[in-house]
Amino acid sequence: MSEQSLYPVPAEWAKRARVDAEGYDKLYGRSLADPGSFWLEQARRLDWIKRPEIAGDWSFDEADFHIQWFADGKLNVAANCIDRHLAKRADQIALIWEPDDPKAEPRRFTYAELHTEVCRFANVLKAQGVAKGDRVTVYLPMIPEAAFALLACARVGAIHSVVFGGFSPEALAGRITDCDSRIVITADEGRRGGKAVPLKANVDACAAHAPALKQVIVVRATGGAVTMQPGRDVWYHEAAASVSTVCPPEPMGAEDPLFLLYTSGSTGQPKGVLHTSGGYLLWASLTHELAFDYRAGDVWWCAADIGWVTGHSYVIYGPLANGATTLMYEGLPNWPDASRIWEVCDRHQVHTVYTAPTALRALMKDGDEFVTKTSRKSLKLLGTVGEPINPEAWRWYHDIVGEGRCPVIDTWWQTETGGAMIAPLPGATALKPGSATKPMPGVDLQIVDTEGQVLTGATEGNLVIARSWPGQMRTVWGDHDRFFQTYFTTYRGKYFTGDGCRRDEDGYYWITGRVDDVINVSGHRMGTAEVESALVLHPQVAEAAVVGMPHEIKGQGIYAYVTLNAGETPSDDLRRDLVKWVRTEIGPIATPDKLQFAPGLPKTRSGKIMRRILRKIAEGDVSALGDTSTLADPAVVDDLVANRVG
Ligand code: 6R9
Repeated sequence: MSEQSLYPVPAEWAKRARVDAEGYDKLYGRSLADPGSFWLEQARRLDWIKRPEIAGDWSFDEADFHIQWFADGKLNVAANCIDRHLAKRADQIALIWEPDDPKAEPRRFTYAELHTEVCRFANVLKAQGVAKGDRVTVYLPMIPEAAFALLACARVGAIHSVVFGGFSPEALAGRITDCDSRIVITADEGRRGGKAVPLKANVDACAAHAPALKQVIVVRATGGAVTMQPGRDVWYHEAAASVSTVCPPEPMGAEDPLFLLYTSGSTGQPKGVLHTSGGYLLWASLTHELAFDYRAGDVWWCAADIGWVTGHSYVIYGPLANGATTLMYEGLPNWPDASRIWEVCDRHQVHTVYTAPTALRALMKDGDEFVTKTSRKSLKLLGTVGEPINPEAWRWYHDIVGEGRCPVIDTWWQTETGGAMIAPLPGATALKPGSATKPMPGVDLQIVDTEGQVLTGATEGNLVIARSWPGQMRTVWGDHDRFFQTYFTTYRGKYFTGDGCRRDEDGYYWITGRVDDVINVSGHRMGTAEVESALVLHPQVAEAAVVGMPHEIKGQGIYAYVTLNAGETPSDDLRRDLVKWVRTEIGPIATPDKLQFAPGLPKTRSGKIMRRILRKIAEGDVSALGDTSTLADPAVVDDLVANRVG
C-alpha cells in the first residue's frame, strides 16, 4: 500500500469525535469478549417499556438454529423514534422534505408535528382494521407520508413491507401475495426528475394477480387523475379527517416483527427479509451514531429511497431514534442538473450526505463545475453505500465535493444485516479509498476459502460472520428453512454474506463484490435467476442465462443470453421487445443492458450452465475462457464469442 492512499484521521476529528482510535479498539474488543454485558449496556440507548435482561440468545447450528436478541424486553419502535424526544425536542425539526421540483416549497415537521401526523396515520390504519401483526404493503414515493406510514405501522404493531415505486405491477403483486398483505398504501402518482410515476394505476393493474389485496389507501401527492374503486379504495386525506390524533403506542416484544423487505438472492424469487423490533432499532441507531458521529442539531441526509433497506435504516429509523433532523428528498441527485444534490445540501445546511457510488460516478462524469459552483460549507462528513466504491470516485468525493475536509464513510452492509457492519469511525479510523475499513462493534468477520477453512492475516476469500449481532434478519417470511439453507449451509455454523473480500496487512477489509449469482446494478441487488425467469415467460423464448458485466456508471450491468424456441428468428425488433418485456415484468432496474441471441448455451454434460464462460464473454475477456473441454458441446462457445454484443 502506498503512503498516499492512507488518509489519517484529521486532528480535529480525533479530538472532537465520540470514539477515537484507542476507543475503537476497546469498544470492539469488549463487544466480542463480553457480549452479554456489552449489549445490555448498549440496549440502554433505547427507551424500553420493559428493559431486557438477556442480550443475544442464538445458535447458527442446524440442530438448535435460532436467533433472538433482548427477547424479554418490550418497547415500541415509533415511541422510540418520536415520543421519547418530545420532552426535549418537541420543537426541533425531525423531518425536512425536499420536493422533486426545485422551485416548490420544502416542508418541515417538528417532532411534535411528526407525533401528530404519525398518530393520525396510525388511527387511519386502525380504522381500516389493521391490527398488530398484519402485513401492510407500502408503495409510496419519497413524500412525508411515507415516513408517517412506516412509523404508523410500527406504532400499531403492523409489519410494513415497502415495495420500491420503480417495481412493476407484477413484482408488486408477487410481494403482496407472498406475505398475504390485505392492504396497500399508495399515492396517486410519484414524481421523480419531473416525470410522473403512475403508482395508483400500477396497484390497479396488480390487483388481478394479488387476490389477497382488499383495501387501498391512496395519498394525494400530485393531484393526478386516478380511478377509485368503491369499497376497496379510500383517500388518505378523507379517512384522516375523521380520526383522532391520539394513539397510544402498542407495547411490542423485542422479537415482534417490525418490517419485511423483499430482496433478491441467487435463486428463485425475491425473499421477504424479516427484521424485528428491539435488535434492529438498536443496530440502526448505534451504527448511525458511531459511523457518522451523529451530534444533536446536525442535519442528516441519506439520499436512498425508502424502497431499499438504506432508506429504512438511515432515512427513518436510525436518525429518528437518535433525535436527528433527517432530510427526505423526493427526486434524483442529478435533476434538473448535476448540481442539485449539492444545492440541496446548501439549501438545508446538510452536515452529512450519504449516497451510492453509482450516483457519484454519474455526477463526476458531468464535470466538477456543477459541484464547485455550490458552497457545501455545511458538510462535515460524506457517506457511501451499496457497492464497492472505486478509488477514483472516492477521491473525487473526498477532494472535490468535500474539499479534502470531510472524511468519507464507506459503509458495507446488506438488507439482511439491518445496518452498517463494516465502516470507519471518523475520529478513529484512517481511511483508504475503496475500503470500508473495519468492523463495527460485535461484528465478528472471517474470511474463509471455498472449503470453509478460516484464512488469517492478509488474505482473500469469502466473507462470513461468525456470530449473531442484534440487527441480523430473523427469517425469510414464510420459509424459515430457506433462511437457514440460504445463509448458514455454505459454511456450517456461520452466516455467509455472498460477498468476496480481501483483508490487507493493516486488517482493513476490501469487498470485492458478490460471489453468487446476484448482480449489483447501481447499488441495487438483482438476482440473475429473477431476470432469467422473466425472460423465459416470453412466448418466443426457450432458455435464458443472465450474468453481470462491468458498467462505467452502474457498477454492473445486465448481460442476457437468450435461446429462442425452434422456428423463431432473432431480430432487432425482438431484442427490443424482450428488453421491454423484462422492464414490464420486474421494473426498469432489471433492464438488460445487452441481449445476445444464442442458439445454444455452454453446458456441462450434466446440463449445468457454465456461467464463468458467459461472464468472461460478457466482459469481453474472450482470450481467457479457461477449460471448455468439459462442455457437452464446446462449439457453442465459438458462436457466443463471434456474436458477442459489444
Ligand atoms: C445496504 C445495501 C447488499 C450488497 C452487499 C454487497 C454490496 C453494499 C457496500 C457493498 C462494497 C460497500 N454492498 N455496500 N459492497 N462496499 N460499501 O446495499 O443492501 O441492497 O441488500 O445490498 O451490496 O455486495 O452484499 P443490499
